[in-house]
Parts: sequence; C-alpha cells; structure tokens
Amino acid sequence: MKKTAILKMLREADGFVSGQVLCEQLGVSRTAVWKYINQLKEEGYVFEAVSNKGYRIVEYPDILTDSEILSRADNGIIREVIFFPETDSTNNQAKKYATETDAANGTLFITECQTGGRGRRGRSWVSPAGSGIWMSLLLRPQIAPEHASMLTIVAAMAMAEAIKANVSEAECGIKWPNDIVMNGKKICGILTEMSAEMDYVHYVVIGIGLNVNTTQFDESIKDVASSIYNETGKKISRSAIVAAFSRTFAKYYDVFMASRDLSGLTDEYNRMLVNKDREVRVLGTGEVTEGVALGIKSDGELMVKKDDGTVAMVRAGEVSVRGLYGYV
Ligand code: BTX
Repeated sequence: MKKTAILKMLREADGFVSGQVLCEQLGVSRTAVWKYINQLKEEGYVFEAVSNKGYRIVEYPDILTDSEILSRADNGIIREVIFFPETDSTNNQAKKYATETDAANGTLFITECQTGGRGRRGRSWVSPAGSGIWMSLLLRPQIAPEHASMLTIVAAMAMAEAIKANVSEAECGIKWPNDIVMNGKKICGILTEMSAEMDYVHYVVIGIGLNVNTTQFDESIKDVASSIYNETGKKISRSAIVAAFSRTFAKYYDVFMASRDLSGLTDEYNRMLVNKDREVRVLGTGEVTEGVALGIKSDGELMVKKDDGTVAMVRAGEVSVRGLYGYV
C-alpha cells in the first residue's frame, strides 16, 4: 500500500524527504502524495513541511492501523493487518475471516477495543480502548492438530521478548503455560483456538491481550492485573511492540516448525518460566498435584516433581497452576 510505503520512508529517513523523492520512489503523482499525507495527518501524525526540503514526521500517534504497523514490521510473521476500531473479539473476527475468505498465514486482526474479549475456558478478557493490544494472528501451519497448542508457548516467548526489546528494564517472565507476568501480576494472556480435522489443521488463531499503557483496571481484575506502564513507568508505542512481536514470533516459529515441537525452545522457555524451581499447585481434572516445577518438555507439558520424588507431567490446557501468586 502506498500510504504504508510513504510512512515507512518518512519513518526511516534521517531528516526530511522531498515530495519529489516520494513521488519517484513510489511511482505516484504529487497530488497523490499530498492526499496520503493529509490522511496521515488526520490519523494524528504531525508533520513538519519545509519548502525545498520536503516532509518530516515530528510526532507519531499511538495507533494500531495497518499502515502504522506494517510500516515498522519488516521481516516478521505479519503480512497483512486488518484493523477494527471496535469489535467483539479479534479471535472471533480471525476465525470468521479464516473460514469465509482466503485470508493468508500471517494475517493480523487487531482492534482498539473489544466488547466481548475472551479468555480461556469461557472466562472473559477486559479489553478497554486506548491502552492495550488486543490482537489475533492467523496461521495456517502444516502440523498435526495435537501440536497446535504448543504455538501458545511460542507466542508467549515471542511476546515476552518483544516487550523486553522495547523496555529494557521490563522484568517479565512467563507463568506456565502462557501468562506473561511482571512483579507477580498478569500483563498478558493468550488464547489459541483452531479449526481442524482429525489429522489436518485448517487454521490456528493465536489471540493475545497485552496491557501496555493501562493505568486503571476494572474492579474485577485490579488485584491480579497490571500493565507495562504500571510496572516500569514507561509509556510504550503499541505498534512498536506489535512490530517487535512480528519479528520475534517469526524467529521462534521457524525453530518450532523445523521440529514441529518445542525441542529447540525448551531451554529458553524454561529460563523465562517464573514457576521454575518453585512450589506449584496444579489443579487437574478432579485431582491436585503439588510439587516443584522443573520446566517444560519438548511437547509443552510441565514436569512437576512431587514430594515422593516422582515426576508428574501436566498437560497444557487441562490445569491451572497455583502458588506463585494469588490468581489461578
Ligand atoms: P485466561 O483465561 O488465562 O485469563 C482470563 C482471566 O484473566 C480472567 O478471568 C481475569 O481474571 C483475568 N483478566 C481478564 N482481563 C484481564 C486483563 N486485561 N489483564 C489481566 N488479567 C485479565 C487469557 O485467558 C487469554 C486472553 C486472551 C485475550 C486476547 S485479546 C485478543 C483475542 N481476542 C479475544 O477475545 N481474546 C484474545
């Protein structure tokens, strides 16, 4: 898209870019450039325009439009962005597009605000406007259905790294399987859904909710939730995190697809795991396993060493982990 290309050139330029250069490189008329720049102004970009020098962007809005994200998300998993000012749930939208259109691997569905944000197992996800990232990545991987849940772990690792790439002081870890936490509070949750036959995956949707600049939390979550801003005092551009995630996810996804399991990622995941070597209480279907979390195996199962010395394997999706902090 031309608007994305203009934004990318201006963003990456060291100083002004002349109208002439923009026209030549993009193969469009002066009038077209002017039209795109006006659109960008309306979206909140602030320009400095100097005759004989050209244009320069002096202020970027904190928005999540397709051109804002794609102009900074090179070499990543994200190929296309579908932005909604408001929607029920980006996972719902991703599933709808995946079923009804030929939306490709790497399409990102993202919104400012979800009216029906969903967590796992029927829980809800609070997704107010203006301060968070609520997005769903559509993948069409050639993997067996039983391997799809491991993509949640790939996404958690990628998001934790994307956060650290933007806020060096962010001490975020992963609470198994896929919550990202800072100082014992949840800043990010991941909901992976798929459509599959017994032996064939139609698509996987990885939904990610991240509290970025949030300062006020809904009464229902204020004891468990926090945001990057609350924990570090740093206001972050949300599109910068999405762009970083696009790259870190592509990197980990390649490792995952090479073996179609987590064997190349377990060491790094276990380093990020806040439960590791700590007492955990695992709530299974009807039974409770208590012990010390040793880390994950290459299929994503958590190894828990029980008091009697035996090691129990806990499958993602069947249990919750307790013990680190107050929430289940
Ligand atoms: P989860 O089941 O692990 O977490 C849900 C629980 O987390 C809730 O019951 C509540 O206690 C707490 N919670 C709710 N909202 C927040 C919040 N904003 N911050 C911190 N804690 C919260 C995690 O489920 C999966 C969440 C995925 C959300 C994304 S957003 C984009 C996509 N669309 C969609 O509908 N869901 C995903």
